[in-house]
Amino acid sequence: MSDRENARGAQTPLRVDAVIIGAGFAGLYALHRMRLLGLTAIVFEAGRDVGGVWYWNRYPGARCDVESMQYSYSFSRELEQDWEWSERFAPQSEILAYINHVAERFDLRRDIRFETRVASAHFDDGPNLWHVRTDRGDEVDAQFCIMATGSLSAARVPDLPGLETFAGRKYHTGDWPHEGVDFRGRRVAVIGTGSSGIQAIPVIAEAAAHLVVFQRTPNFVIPARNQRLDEQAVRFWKDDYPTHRARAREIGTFYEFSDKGALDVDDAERRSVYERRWQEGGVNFVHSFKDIYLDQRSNDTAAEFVRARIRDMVRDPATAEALSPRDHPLGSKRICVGSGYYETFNRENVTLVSIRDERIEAIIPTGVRTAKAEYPVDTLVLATGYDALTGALLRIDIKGRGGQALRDKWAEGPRNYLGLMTAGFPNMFIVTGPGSPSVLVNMVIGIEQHVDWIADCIDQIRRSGKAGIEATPEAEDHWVHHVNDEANLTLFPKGASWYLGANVPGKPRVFMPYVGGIGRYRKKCDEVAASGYEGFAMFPAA
Ligand code: N01
Repeated sequence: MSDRENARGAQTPLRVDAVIIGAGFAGLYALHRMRLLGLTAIVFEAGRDVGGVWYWNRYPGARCDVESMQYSYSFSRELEQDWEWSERFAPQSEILAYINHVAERFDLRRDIRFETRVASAHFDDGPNLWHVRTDRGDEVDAQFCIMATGSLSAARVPDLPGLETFAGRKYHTGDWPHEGVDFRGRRVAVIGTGSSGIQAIPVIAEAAAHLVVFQRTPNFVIPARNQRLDEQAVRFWKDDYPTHRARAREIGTFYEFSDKGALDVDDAERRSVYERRWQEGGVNFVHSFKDIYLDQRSNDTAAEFVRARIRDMVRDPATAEALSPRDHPLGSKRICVGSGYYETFNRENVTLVSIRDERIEAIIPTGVRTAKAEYPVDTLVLATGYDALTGALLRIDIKGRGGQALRDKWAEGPRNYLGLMTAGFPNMFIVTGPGSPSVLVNMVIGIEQHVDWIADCIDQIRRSGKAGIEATPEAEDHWVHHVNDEANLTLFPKGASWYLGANVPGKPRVFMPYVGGIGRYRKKCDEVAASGYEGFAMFPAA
């Protein structure tokens, strides 16, 4: 009997060493590492194929804003030499092709069950096993459960009155049709101006008959200045990947970090620093000075520089002002990197509607009705983001020791130790979840660090003959405080962002990622492992 038949039809659940949930960057690498340890593993993936966010996010203009030479796995010397990126910032299709290549190269698909969503994962104290059930009837028992569910994978459709009555076509950027969408001749509305919206808007505007952009919060958008990758940049990385990767493990993404504060220099120097970085493009702009995330006055200088560029680029002063962020420090909501975003609002066929001034009252069959007007629309694009960091986990019915539900445990916000494990849920590991640097660093680096740590930990458990490991409540309390304290030293909590859960009505407002930096965080994780897993308890078989 095949694994599949066994998992789906047999009386006895399939028994594996590890269940991995999700087949994106994290799940694929976790599977590879489990195999290297000689463990049996099965991956469940809701999509029809590998890729995670890069499988679902096929909206026009989707690309990564970490440079392609850095946004890739580092675990295989041959892979990093063989793969060829074509652009400075890789488009979604190329990243997905890369992930497919990895799946084939390491023969990963044979242990992945596609189009299968995990419904529940319950820990059984008796045999110390996770019992996992899927929406297709699979039942699997596993010693370890690895949550590679993604930080930005639970797409969020807002509760807009009348949305279900809309007679045209509607799409969410995070769940885009594989066959693509033809916007030619269509009257389109985009709701949302985060990273996804600002990438999609210029591309949709070029095709659509008319585009209305509904903006709740204007964002800071830095030009990407994307281009073909030049040979010099490729050689820089490929000639010495090991050295550069080692550095990336300490700093995250390669940016040009400054040792000066924004107010340590005079106006002319500050302006020239901003101007140069603006011309170079990308997230590097936010690292112009060392205190942009720390000091409101310094941050104001960067924010004002961007607002001045918006005024330069957007011809209509009222539209320029409406596009100018004034309610949050630059970077406190995820900085956006775009191509031709502000210039798009100079087009005759594009209208900006600030829903702060003109509230959306209802979606009607023929379009969008605001407090001031009706906008006829036949295609609606929801670029409204995600229930970030906790959403994908909490959509699964997860129960730990004594039947405790994760949803109950995290009702006031996520609690865990090092972002890796939550007390009372033994042998359940979370990859790049809340409490870890996660979305604040190059995700691939964060994923490899977590998966390596988890694989080493599992190896230790098995070698020591123990049945498992769990975080202690004390260590968890301490870590939750530390994550909060670190965030409160920065300007991050001042933005009503998804980092804080502010985009989801009723979600607890807790700053979720760890802002202390990947290098410091890695050191802490390594020290904990070297000390025999201080703050964790290993337990024997029952
Ligand atoms: O989602 P978002 P996203 N009515 O939450 C608005 C990564 N990413 O998919 O700001 C009206 O940022 C909401 O308004 P507000 C990246 O980490 C990376 O764009 O909450 N509007 C906001 O404008 C990114 O940060 C890349 O006031 C509503 C927008 O919808 C993360 O994914 C590319 C609304 C949502 O923005 C998420 O980005 C794409 C409502 N009821 C994504 N509800 C790159 O690598 C929400 N909004 C470049």
